[in-house]
Amino acid sequence: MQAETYFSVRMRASQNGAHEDGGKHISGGEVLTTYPNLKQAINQLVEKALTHSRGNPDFMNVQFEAIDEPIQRIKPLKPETNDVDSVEEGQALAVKLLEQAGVPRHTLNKVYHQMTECFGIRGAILVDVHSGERLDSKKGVRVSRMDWLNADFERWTSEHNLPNSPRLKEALTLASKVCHHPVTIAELCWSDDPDYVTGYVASRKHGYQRITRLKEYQDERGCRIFFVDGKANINTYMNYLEKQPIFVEMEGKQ
Ligand code: WAQ
Ligand code: MG
Repeated sequence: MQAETYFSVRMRASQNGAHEDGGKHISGGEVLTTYPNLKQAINQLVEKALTHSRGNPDFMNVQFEAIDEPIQRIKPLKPETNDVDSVEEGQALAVKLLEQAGVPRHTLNKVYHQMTECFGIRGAILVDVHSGERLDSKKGVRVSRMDWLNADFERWTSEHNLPNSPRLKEALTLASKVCHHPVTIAELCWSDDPDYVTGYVASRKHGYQRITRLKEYQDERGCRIFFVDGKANINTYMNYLEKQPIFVEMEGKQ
């Protein structure tokens, strides 16, 4: 039997012009879908951008393409929620978890000193754990070609007592894909949406560690950093992040 063709759909929206012309990033999204579901998938991405808490976009790019490569199936990271009372407590926990995952303290000091590099871009920045140097181009790297089928995700959320929210699905799908690659040591993330303050530290070692407060409400400065082993081949790694099609599913490979 021939496998069904899947399509990768990507969306990015900005305000005051396109991203490449200095516009403010509003929203982005990436899904995998079949031809009969393409229209619905595109509509959902458009809806997401048109009703965004970061503002109304005046530029949007929606793109889809058929995927030729086989889709890899991987398991979601194990989730845990850490309740904290303040941003300070949340950030201190994030640093502790990153250190435990293998990011040296000197690298964390350097990164936190230059945190502004994370703000306002539509992708993630890549940091070498050994040197603390940034390895990507200035616009960051956007992870793509990944998804999690709704029915499987819903089953997973009810098993773990977590909200069945598209945001959680997107974050876990991305973190599971990123951490599946051995070059990733850990990921640090919080949203750039002013109304969402929960973030996470993810790693193969400790799974998906949610932290309920990593920034103040109304703050539009988000963060996404992949801490990587800079001794590895970074081009191959970037190619995996951008091009390897992946479905997260409960029965996937560890
Ligand atoms: N690839 C690389 N970077 C991305 C991607 C992607 N596909 N999607 C988002 N980013 C970067 C980009 O710089 C955004 O500005 C930043 O991450 C934040 O994205 O309750 O909502 O979609 O467990 O605003 C995490 C906690 C929520 C969820 C994260 O991020 C939970 C979130 P947002
Ligand atoms: Mg956002």
